[in-house]
Amino acid sequence: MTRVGRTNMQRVSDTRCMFPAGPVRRVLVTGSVGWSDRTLIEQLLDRLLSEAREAGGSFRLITGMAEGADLDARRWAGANGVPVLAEPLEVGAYPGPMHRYNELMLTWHPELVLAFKDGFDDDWASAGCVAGTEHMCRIAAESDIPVLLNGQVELAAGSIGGSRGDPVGGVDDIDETGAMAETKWGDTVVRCVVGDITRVEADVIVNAANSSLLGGGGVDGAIHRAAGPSLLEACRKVRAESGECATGAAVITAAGDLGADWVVHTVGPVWDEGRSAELDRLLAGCYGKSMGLAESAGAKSIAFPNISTGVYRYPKARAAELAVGAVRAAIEAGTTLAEVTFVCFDEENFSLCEAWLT
Ligand code: AR6
Repeated sequence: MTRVGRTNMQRVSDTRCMFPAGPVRRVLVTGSVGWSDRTLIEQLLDRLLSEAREAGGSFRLITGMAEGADLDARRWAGANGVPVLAEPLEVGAYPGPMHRYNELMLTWHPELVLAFKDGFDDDWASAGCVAGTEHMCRIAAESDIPVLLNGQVELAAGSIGGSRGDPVGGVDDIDETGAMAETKWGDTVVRCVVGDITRVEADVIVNAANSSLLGGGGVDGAIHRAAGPSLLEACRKVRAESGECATGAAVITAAGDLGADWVVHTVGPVWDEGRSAELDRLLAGCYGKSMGLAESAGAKSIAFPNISTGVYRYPKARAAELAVGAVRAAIEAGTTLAEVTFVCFDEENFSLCEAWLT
């Protein structure tokens, strides 16, 4: 699969590509390169550097690993007096590439990503670079950060865009139909809407996180972008105190710049048909535990995304039934929450959710 369904991604084989308008001040290099691509990366960096210097501004390189394209770019930076943001991690060092890549994107805010892969590198997948580079491209796509990538990087638009498929879904693509369905169980109003969870009014917003708690793409990326760096700081603190968040578990933090008071970060399961019964329990647990944390914090309202239905590939119909069932069970067991909202990013999830509410 070599589809690239987003205009901010451009394949490059030489330096005649379109660069972003205006000088780029922070460029992130990722991947693994053969000799010809190494030369191309250096040529691209030369050009970016000279444009930045002509404009009289600073130029910074962002890389995360002590290997591959990152290392080549670091050597180039050393030879050209360019400062490098982020210390390099040795391959296999903790935290692994995925966590590292989340952190690089969220901490250093690159204005351009160069994503390369050497087709002869058999060790590529084991080093986590394929997944890491794809992952960063996904975050870049959703943040509208331009990406230049070589022909070896295999990007399936579906995997970049999560459940939204091709083209890559970003916050701008939300279907703002204003659709809404509402019901009341006991004293609690339960509704589902189509929209962006970062713009919904609720005391608690639930994030479909990963166990690193250090951010990612999809709804996780949107929440971190809207909340600002203090959310990542709060997550780092939780990690330092209690370690990673297990699948099915949840933690609560302050909500940074979001309108909400708290964010609950919960980790949904990655779909695997062979373990469906176990995973169903974990997914239902995400909803129940998130409501428990919200209640203990004194919240009156909570908003959920459709956890696990994006990159984690849970069948949407199954996830909707579990989500609504888990919320109903928690309400029937007694809740102090007055409002529960399911915020669906697409019409399909909305109709599935709506069917279980009415
Ligand atoms: N508002 C509401 N829902 C959204 C938004 C938004 N702004 N953006 C996406 N969705 P996903 P997962 C929907 O992939 O499957 C992250 O990288 C999306 O359409 O965000 O639980 C984490 O760091 C889908 O229906 O979460 C993890 O690594 C739903 O949110 C991993 O993804 C969940 O899609 C978690 O995967």
